[in-house]
Amino acid sequence: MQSEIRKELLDAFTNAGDDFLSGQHLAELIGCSRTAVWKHIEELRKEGFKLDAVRNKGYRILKTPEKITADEIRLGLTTTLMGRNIHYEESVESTQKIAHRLASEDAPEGTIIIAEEQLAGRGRMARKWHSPKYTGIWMSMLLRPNMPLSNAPQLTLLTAVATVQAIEEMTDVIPEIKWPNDILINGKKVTGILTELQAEADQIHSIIIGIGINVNQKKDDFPSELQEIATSLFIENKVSVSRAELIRSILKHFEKLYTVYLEKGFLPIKLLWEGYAGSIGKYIKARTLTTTIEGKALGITDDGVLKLEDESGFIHHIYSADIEL
Ligand code: BTX
Repeated sequence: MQSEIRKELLDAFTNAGDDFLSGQHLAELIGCSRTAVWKHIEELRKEGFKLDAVRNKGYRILKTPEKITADEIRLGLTTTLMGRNIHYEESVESTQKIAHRLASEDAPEGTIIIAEEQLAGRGRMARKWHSPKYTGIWMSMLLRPNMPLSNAPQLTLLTAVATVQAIEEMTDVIPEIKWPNDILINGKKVTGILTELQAEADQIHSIIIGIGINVNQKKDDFPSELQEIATSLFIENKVSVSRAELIRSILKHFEKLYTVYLEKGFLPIKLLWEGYAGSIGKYIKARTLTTTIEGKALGITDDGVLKLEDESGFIHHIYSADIEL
């Protein structure tokens, strides 16, 4: 019923072209109250529509939401592997979930899953990832590398480098990487990366890398608990960014680095990563599942493991943790 009203409302706007439609007229046309019309208008705004509302004239649509389509991503895509198979959805619980299903159904390496909105976007350790409609990039990439299971975290670092390179290509901001999986601008989180595996014994079946990027959100678009810790490219760069173009750029940079990685190993990626790392040389707190260690971040090992020197001079090797700067 609700969606029928929405359809009729959109049909009315389609037929009206650039003309205004009054709330009264819409209510009569659709057969509902003016309050109901107003509520639907608000819903459309939330979905990303820009509407003009003028007293005594009514409403008209100025701009439709900037949706991403698979074809828009394909146009201009220069990769041979990444993004050659695109799975696009309007609204999902989590693109990771779909990627896991596609991985079990033998989807090819390089498949990407993109959604306009995630209702249950996930971060690490069962945390939530806020993924509102039409404003960010919520993408999972499916890989099938032939390598030991223990190397999988290196792909998180590689993805962070590719994403920073893409952000630098498309904006004037200077992002930095916070080990292992955050990209920050001016100390606030703009991107999170989540690497998940399907494996048997030591054999990788597939690796699913989820990337969440806040692209065109304004400060108010974040829930209050995130406003002080999260940011978007729009907030930092003051101009909106084409999400499809940014996706293409990430895929391009990722494919280049992934090819180097498969041929030459982690070392060349490590050197690039160090150039973008914000936390190295600083005093940090690393919270692992079992303990918290404070000390100076010395850098990462040739395998991508964080080296942390505590007060006594002991160097801890941290495989997985949350970092506080
Ligand atoms: P994380 O565990 O490092 O970060 C999660 C934490 O980040 C949350 O607890 C919250 O404090 C904060 N946060 C939540 N949403 C946002 C946001 N939009 N911007 C900035 N900070 C936020 C990071 O996990 C890994 C995130 C991966 C997200 C991608 S999106 C595509 C794919 N599908 C999916 O469900 N997850 C991945």
